[in-house]
Amino acid sequence: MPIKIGLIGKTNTGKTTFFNSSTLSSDEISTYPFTTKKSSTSTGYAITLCVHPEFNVNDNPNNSKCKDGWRYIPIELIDVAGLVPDAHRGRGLGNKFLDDLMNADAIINIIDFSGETNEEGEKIENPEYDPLNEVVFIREEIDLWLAGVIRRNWGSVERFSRGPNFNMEKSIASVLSGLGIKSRDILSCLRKIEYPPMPSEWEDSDYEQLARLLRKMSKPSIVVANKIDVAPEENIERLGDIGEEISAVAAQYELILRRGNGRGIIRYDPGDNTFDVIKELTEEQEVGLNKIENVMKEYGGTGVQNSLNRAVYEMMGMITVFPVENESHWVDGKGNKLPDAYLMPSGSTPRDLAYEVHTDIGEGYLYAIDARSNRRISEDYGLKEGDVIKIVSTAK
Ligand SMILES: Nc1nc2c(ncn2[C@@H]2O[C@H](COP(=O)(O)OP(=O)(O)OP(=O)(O)O)[C@@H](O)[C@H]2O)c(=O)[nH]1
Ligand SMILES: [Mg+2]
Repeated sequence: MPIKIGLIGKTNTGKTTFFNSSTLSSDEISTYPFTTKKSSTSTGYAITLCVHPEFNVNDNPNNSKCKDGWRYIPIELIDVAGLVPDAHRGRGLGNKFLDDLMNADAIINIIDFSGETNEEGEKIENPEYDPLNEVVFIREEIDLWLAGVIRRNWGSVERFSRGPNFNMEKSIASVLSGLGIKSRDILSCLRKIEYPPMPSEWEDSDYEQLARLLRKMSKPSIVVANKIDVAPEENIERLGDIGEEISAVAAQYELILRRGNGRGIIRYDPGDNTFDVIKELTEEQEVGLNKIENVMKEYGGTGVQNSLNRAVYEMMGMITVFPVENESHWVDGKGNKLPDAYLMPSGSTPRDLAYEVHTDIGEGYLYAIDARSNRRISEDYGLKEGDVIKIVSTAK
């Protein structure tokens, strides 16, 4: 199953523009708040260096794509409706869309760095407004929504408490894991906080405390400052002000570049810090592309693909592993060279990879071979970025 990343933020920050540019979709974009009313899902990519040049072969990718030495591994992006303060109570488009986030493995929080729209996503003329506040209010909305989800399901925990051998941690984990939160994360949060021993004694502050930790653990997030092309200097100076890295992004430019590439006007690949013009341009196109080129020079690109890669590789701590069925020719059963690339949490073992390939392969796992050294690797070996691994299993 591909990694799922939810794009969230205040309304009108450019979430759909970011989504369309990353997935080449054509969902509606407009200057009005709440353009997106239903969440939408499509495929984007995490992009990493492919290993085929090192192995000196041409590859035949199957679950991913390879272009100019870069491997594109599919990830799922979810574009959700915009949030306003008190969305968890039903303001704006309400909280239904937050339920769509339940499935997300991670979150990209897109803020509007132009400073031209307020918390409600409305145009403001004289911006006193601080876009960094959005980071705080969006997280608060998610926490309060998650606290509400826990509260709504608390009746089941209370019922468990009336049964024999009641175990608070296990009961909460069993109720919340049904909502898509991993039991491991729930247990680890519960061990970090103090809370009333009986479910009937829990108050709002207890639900909120648990929700806050759960959000941090189960929905890691990065912040993306969009509309950097029109952001005032005083906003740009504040990129480092919240003690976490914020990516500077111009999603609109990425969309223009990706479409221009599709139409054969320019040559541009996601993540590039520049582009080549390959067709004669109209004057208007030339002016537009010059603007884009200047912003790309300043920020090293449009920031869209870098944000996706940062979310997957830095924030989620994923690595890319290439399983093969033959350690000498790096092929699958059909002779395809280096066919698959899997995103795995760093620290995963060869057995984890076996399970990722197929449950049967995992269950029949015997040992694994590193295709670079042709040596057996130990069971507790921590897989590394770019490892090419043959799994030996009783299952075929
Ligand atoms: N200057 C500039 N404008 C942008 C950029 N990205 C998006 N916009 C504009 O911001 C406005 C809102 O974009 P959308 O993508 O619809 O924003 P959204 O966050 O999906 O909005 P809702 O679905 O209504 O919550 C549109 O007018 C976009 O053209 C950018 O990088 N730079
Ligand atoms: Mg939208």
